[in-house]
Amino acid sequence: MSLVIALALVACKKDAAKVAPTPTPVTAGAVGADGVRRVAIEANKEGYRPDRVGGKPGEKLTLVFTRTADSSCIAQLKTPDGKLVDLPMNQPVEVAVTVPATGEVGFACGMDMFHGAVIAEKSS
Ligand SMILES: [Cu+2]
Repeated sequence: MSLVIALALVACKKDAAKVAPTPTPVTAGAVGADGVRRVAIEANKEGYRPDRVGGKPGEKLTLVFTRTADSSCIAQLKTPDGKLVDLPMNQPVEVAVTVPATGEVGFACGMDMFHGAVIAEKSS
């Protein structure tokens, strides 16, 4: 039990150390034939890579999640609109999301341990 707590503390410290990483640029990924930008996100034992996706306010995006680690933690994804979806191993799962006008919308693992966000970037 104490080992579990110790591991949890280590995980928390690691998270606290990476202070709000810079979101991916609003040009990350590739725009498909439908005009929707697709951004690939890997879900592994360390969480989501990238875990902060920048977009233009109101922009529609398709997040393409691929789980690459055999971990029950990330086997489910809580999407920005609150749905729980399964992430089978090595099988891309598309999640549609609209970038908010301001601020960010989050996604998380099914246990709410790992988090990521889609972030509205001011156009420059
Ligand atoms: Cu989890």
